[in-house]
Amino acid sequence: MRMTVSKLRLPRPRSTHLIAGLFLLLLIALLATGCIGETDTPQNTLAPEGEVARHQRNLFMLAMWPALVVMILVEGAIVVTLLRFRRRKNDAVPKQTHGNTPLEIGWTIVPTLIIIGFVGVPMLPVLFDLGRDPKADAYPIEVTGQRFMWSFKYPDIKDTRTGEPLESPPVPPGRAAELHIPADKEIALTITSVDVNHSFGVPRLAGTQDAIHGELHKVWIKADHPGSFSGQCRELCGTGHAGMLITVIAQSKEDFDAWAKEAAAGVKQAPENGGPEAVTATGSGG
Ligand SMILES: [Cu+2]
Repeated sequence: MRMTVSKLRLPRPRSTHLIAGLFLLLLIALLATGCIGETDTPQNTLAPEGEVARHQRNLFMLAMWPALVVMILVEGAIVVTLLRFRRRKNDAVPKQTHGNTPLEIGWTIVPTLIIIGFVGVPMLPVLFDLGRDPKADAYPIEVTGQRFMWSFKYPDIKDTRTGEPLESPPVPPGRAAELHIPADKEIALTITSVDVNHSFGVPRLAGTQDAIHGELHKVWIKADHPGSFSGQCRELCGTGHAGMLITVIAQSKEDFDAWAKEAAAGVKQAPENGGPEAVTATGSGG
């Protein structure tokens, strides 16, 4: 065994390997530039404007920063070791050691404590809050995914023409379905699908929420302030998937009530997100 090790010759890196390595590094650097700068893109997960999205961003950061520190320490140690203890000409095979019990126990216990203390403990209450049912006084809205559009039903708004809960009108593919919500108020979404799996995703307000046929998925969202937040289906559901767009329009209480009153009466309103044929929640009877 000793003979084999001492005669081992490591292959020298060829220049093609070096060039390929440099090219990869350049490519990674180039791709990474896509992650910086534009923080005001409409579907930026890292720029939350709602409580759920902010919780999720914080959880991500909580897990990412310790992981980054560990990565730098471990990778740094590897690089230093590689350079400092690399095989030089005429080097004899160094003393071979196998295992070190205290060290191994140490590097099992310490990371476990770090994970529990710095990541697990702060995360748990947030995860429970994200996973809880919507509060009893949250504003209810039913969300239905269907190839290839979203529709919304407002149980608390009666369509004056039909006496039924107000429903958003169907939208043509590629046009965003508008979901009106009161801002700064918890919204109880009940999400489902009438056909294949879809996923309701409005990144600035919350992460993705599955829409599954036969299931009622209850989640809560809350917008910090009035504004328009864009999203789309995030579960590949067929050829029209890319056109399943959503615009959440968060309004002050007064504006929301005014919208609800007009929509319930079938008053056609100017669209918030363009398109000559856009009509906001005129109900099925109009
Ligand atoms: Cu889809």
